[in-house]
Amino acid sequence: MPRKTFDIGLVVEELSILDESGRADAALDPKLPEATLLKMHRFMLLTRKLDERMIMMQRQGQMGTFAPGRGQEAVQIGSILPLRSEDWYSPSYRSFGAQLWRGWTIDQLLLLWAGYFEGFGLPEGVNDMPMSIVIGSHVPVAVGLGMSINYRGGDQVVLVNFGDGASSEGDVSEALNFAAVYKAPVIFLCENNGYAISVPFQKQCGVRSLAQRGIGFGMPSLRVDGNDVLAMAAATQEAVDRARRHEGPTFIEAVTFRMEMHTTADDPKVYRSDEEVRRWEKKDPIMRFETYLKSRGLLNDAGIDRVAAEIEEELRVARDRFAARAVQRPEEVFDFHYAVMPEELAAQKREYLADLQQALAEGK
Ligand SMILES: Cc1ncc(C[n+]2csc(CCOP(=O)(O)OP(=O)(O)O)c2C)c(N)n1
Repeated sequence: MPRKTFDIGLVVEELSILDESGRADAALDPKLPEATLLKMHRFMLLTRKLDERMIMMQRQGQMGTFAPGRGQEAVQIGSILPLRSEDWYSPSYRSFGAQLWRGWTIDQLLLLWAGYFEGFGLPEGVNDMPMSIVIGSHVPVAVGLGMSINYRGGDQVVLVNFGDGASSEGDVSEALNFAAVYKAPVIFLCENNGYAISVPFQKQCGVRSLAQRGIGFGMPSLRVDGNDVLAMAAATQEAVDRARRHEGPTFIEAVTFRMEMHTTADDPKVYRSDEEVRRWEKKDPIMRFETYLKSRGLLNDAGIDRVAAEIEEELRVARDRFAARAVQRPEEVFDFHYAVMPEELAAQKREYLADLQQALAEGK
């Protein structure tokens, strides 16, 4: 028998609707309602400005370590748009934009990232999961949710987002396989932002596109310009529709770039060049979307300034409310571990508080 080829259909579709200067491909434009487009713009700007504000607060010692998302606003807002409130959203830790859209308040996110338990309560009326810090661990759980939706005969879908680094975790491969086999209504959104902390994509993946991962497990997969909010919205809508029709999961590789440090505890200058960052600045998702909105006559410079000023004011007021609430409560280190605190831990807590009182009395 001669050697033959076996066609596994390995073709990755690539979707981009806005070009780098913000001009839309008219045939692909999802033609979203004007009010929706303006809301998307506001949330993208809010996401960026919240990020900037939180970095300043972190530098002033008012905020804990957190993962900024500048540059990834289009992935966030474009992908969350097609979700209904009863759908499930399982976020990574770099998902402020989508969380704000789902109803998380600014106050809550500030408290959460400053370490106050009040920030962890989930918003009412949406099916959101807590974000995952343990890389990739939330992805199998999201598939479990999808399988349970099928079991109950529902038509909700699950959106789960994770990074390029997470895609190398065994958990994610297992999750993809289960989802494909059980036709779970899950949208796997892999935000390929170029780096897993200091490790560039090329050094941790043998594939040219992460969309190959989805294809490898037998699900429709595509590669999307993650700095193009219209492409993100269109691609996710298609995947959501497929999942709702009970046709199973989709894998979306959103190609984007993390413009800031990995977290506020990181210095990216050590492992990447300014030149690389400058190249991505030209593809800024907000700038491109604003050009599009202006070309459609939906927004002008004065309108953008007005939205920006409203957001700044909203953030200033939220920061003041946060400052009034963010009173350190060191005794909480001992709380929340047990429903009923064991005596051994209670004794440690008493001892710690007594030491603290003494240190304060001595002015230490
Ligand atoms: C299981 C696990 N291993 C390692 C870490 C430490 N860690 C935190 S973020 C990160 C990189 C994740 O990169 P990626 O998935 O690309 O997401 P990004 O941070 O770029 O959004 C690592 C290794 C962790 N939190 N969990």
